Amino acid sequence: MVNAPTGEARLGQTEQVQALDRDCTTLSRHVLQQLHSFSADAQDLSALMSRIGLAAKLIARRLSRAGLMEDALGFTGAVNVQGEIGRYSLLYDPIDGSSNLDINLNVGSIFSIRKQEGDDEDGSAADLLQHGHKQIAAGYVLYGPSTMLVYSIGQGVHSFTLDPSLGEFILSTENIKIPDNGPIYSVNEGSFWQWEESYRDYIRYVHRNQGYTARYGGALVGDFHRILFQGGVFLYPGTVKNPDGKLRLLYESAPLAFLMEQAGGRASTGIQDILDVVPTKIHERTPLIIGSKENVALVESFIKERSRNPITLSE
Ligand code: P6P
Repeated sequence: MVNAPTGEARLGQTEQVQALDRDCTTLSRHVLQQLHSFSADAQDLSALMSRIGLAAKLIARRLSRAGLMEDALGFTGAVNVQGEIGRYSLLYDPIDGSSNLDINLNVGSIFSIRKQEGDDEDGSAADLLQHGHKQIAAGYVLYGPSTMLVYSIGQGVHSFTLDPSLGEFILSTENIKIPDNGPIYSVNEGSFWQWEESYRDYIRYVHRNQGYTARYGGALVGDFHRILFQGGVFLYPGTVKNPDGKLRLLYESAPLAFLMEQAGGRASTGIQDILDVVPTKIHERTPLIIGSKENVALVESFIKERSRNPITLSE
């Protein structure tokens, strides 16, 4: 480190090269580095990730002008679809949390990539009705003050930040690891009256014990992103209205569960790991408890306790 006359510290030669190299790690380059291969499969996956990156750039550009464009608010777009590209099936939620757009708050896209199995002649995409361990890649895009793309192909979780001046996603954090425990619990407490008693027991616990803080943005990707980086737990329990919960397994919970396990966390329905769930239909919903290992285990402990002692204890 050289102390410049102005008193500003300057990077030495080695740090400059490393900084330059790091600044030039684009998404497609990183995917090929991760795959350690230029096989047809690797090229396909890299090309697919590049297309996801392009879609994210186009959405980010449109959202940046949402307040100025006709019908851009409450952005709907094609909702929760899946498409086949070559050998892969891409499942995605293009704009999750779209109601946040009307108040200029963050929204996100979520994607999951699976190997296409069979020829899907009847178009039922039946090969998608398999557990989440079948995913070969997953990620999300967070449209916030900056646009970030976070992905994994099973070798750690990595984040990229869109540099609008370059029109490229540039590597920002490699091998993200969630703390084993964190202070945040993220849930819509307005649904407290609709939950099973076990979730109410958990909320009463965090209300009565020091060290917890509530954060809920109403858009899954933003709430998930906060917990991935700061630790804690996000939960969307089953409710009277949606006994299986509101969130969709194949293109919301399973891709985020894939990422969370890659980052050293956990994702559960309360009864079983999200990645073990085998859906019976494409748009299946599940309850979701996702985040730091210890925080997820604490929520599950209240569910287990209630299953052993179902009587409603006096509050
Ligand atoms: P609630 C947005 O509509 C969404 O699908 C997720 O992004 C978000 O976590 C959840 O629903 C919010 O649901 O019932 O709390 O408004």
